[in-house]
Amino acid sequence: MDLEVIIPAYNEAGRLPSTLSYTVDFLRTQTWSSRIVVVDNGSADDTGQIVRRMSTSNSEVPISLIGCSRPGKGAAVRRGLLSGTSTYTGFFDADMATPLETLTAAMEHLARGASAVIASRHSPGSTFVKRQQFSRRLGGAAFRVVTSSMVRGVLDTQCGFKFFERGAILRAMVQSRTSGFAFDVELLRRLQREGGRIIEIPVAWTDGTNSTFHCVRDGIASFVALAQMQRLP
Ligand SMILES: Nc1nc2c(ncn2[C@@H]2O[C@H](COP(=O)(O)OP(=O)(O)O)[C@@H](O)[C@H]2O)c(=O)[nH]1
Ligand SMILES: [Mg+2]
Repeated sequence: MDLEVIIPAYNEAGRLPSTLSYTVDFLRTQTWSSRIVVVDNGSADDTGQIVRRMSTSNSEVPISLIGCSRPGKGAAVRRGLLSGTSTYTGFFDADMATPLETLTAAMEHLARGASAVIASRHSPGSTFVKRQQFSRRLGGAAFRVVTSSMVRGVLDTQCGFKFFERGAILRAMVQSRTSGFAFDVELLRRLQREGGRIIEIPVAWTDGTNSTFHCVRDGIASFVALAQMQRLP
């Protein structure tokens, strides 16, 4: 298998049917082989049933469902990334805020030797089809001030669309601890420290409705996670 796509999903019963069918239709037209792994941790809605109903092991693009006992997007993505064996792996959010076509360019960069290819909302050339609410943008700007010294040369650590060469991400992940929304910073920081090359692709980003991110609760937790990361080896 060339690529495993991880989709972390928490109460995503509403979006997953269209996200999965659109993704399967896209992936089956590519030259590389791929599969989709949805990681659910105890959604209160029908997320699990929907994925099980759509999962098939023998189609061109198999879909599978795994669970994760530790809560948080970071824990779910980590579980998904560690579960596979493909040459390349990565994840995107269930709301498809980043155009899926970005994956074609990402795979080209990875094939040419990049360790990580990440979508960016803050690189020259990026645009917004629909922006986040003001409070998220403000929090995001403050977050980027802190992360700019933590991950060198990367302008947007938080976009929910990242793909990796498996060896590089495994080396970064073995030591990673952040389980919440700030997990990307630790992954990228460790990957860079191991000598990995990160490429940012500017994208046209559309804010998804019904975000699972709670501005106060997850916002504070994300800044606390950054402070804890500063002390990590
Ligand atoms: N498995 C799992 N997925 C999560 C969790 N929290 C968020 N997600 C998923 O992470 C992705 C990004 O969340 P989203 O609500 O779009 O956040 P935003 O884009 O930052 O506003 C979505 O696919 C969510 O379903 C969690 O605790 N567990
Ligand atoms: Mg989103």
